[in-house]
Amino acid sequence: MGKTMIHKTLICIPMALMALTSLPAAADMDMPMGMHMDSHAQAKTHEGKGKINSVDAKAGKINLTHEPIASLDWPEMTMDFTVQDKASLANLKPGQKVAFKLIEARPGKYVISEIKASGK
Ligand SMILES: [Cu+2]
Repeated sequence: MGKTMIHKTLICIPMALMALTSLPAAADMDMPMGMHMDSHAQAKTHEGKGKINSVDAKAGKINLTHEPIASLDWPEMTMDFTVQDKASLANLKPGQKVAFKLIEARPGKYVISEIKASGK
């Protein structure tokens, strides 16, 4: 009986040491996970197509009738958008078809991050 108990104790010590030495390694593995979370913090981009109804280049606003945007679960709509870069509206005119990208500037507020004429 006594012999068996000693034997078990001896086996348990190396295992306990291994468990302790593996702790710093586990801490190191948190770093890639932190970076992964950072990449998720970036705004998701949604792509859409539409037709211009009106442009207010000075205000950086454009009114579009856009096709359904599946990634946002939006139906076809006519709506005003704010454009991040006013200069991108310089050559756009009512009646033109456009392709654009939307980002969520703040919760529920989508702005156009990129817009360009698409075809004729
Ligand atoms: Cu809309």
